[in-house]
Amino acid sequence: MERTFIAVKPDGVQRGLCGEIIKRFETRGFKLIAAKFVQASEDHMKKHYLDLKDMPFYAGLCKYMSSGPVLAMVWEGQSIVKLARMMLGETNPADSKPGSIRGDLCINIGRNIIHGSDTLDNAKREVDLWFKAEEFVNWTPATQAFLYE
Ligand code: IDP
Ligand code: MG
Repeated sequence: MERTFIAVKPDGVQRGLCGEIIKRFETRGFKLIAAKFVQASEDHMKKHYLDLKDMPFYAGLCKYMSSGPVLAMVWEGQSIVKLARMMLGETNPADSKPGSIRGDLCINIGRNIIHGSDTLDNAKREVDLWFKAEEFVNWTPATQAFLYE
């Protein structure tokens, strides 16, 4: 089983899309194992987006991401890193297909409502950055036996 880090960004929270986003991961069959509603510091966001530090939008992105609350979550499931990225759509909502979260729910690249780890290595790094070991819940969904062969 893989784990990935998903966050509803401040614009997604303000637009009341937390429930819709959780619903998509739940109904796909993924398992929520950690969640918290927090306002991150700008320093925290700079660490989170460190690989983008040379991009012109880095400073504005980190400032925006720390400007309001985010819903930070860790979801678990088979191949979840790749599948979650497919569920998100493209970075630019304008390139995202209908049916994807960004393709259905937002318009602008700087306000694309959701973050999802792009690789297994980044997922591990982001999960460790946002969550402590004691924040994970160990549980077995009643649906487990019907989701996996
Ligand atoms: P991702 O969120 O799809 O993984 P990244 O390339 O990792 O996309 O970029 C992180 C975030 O930075 C994007 O989700 C988006 O909010 C923002 N971003 C990326 N490219 C641009 C841009 O060209 N202009 C403004 N914001 C951008
Ligand atoms: Mg990314």
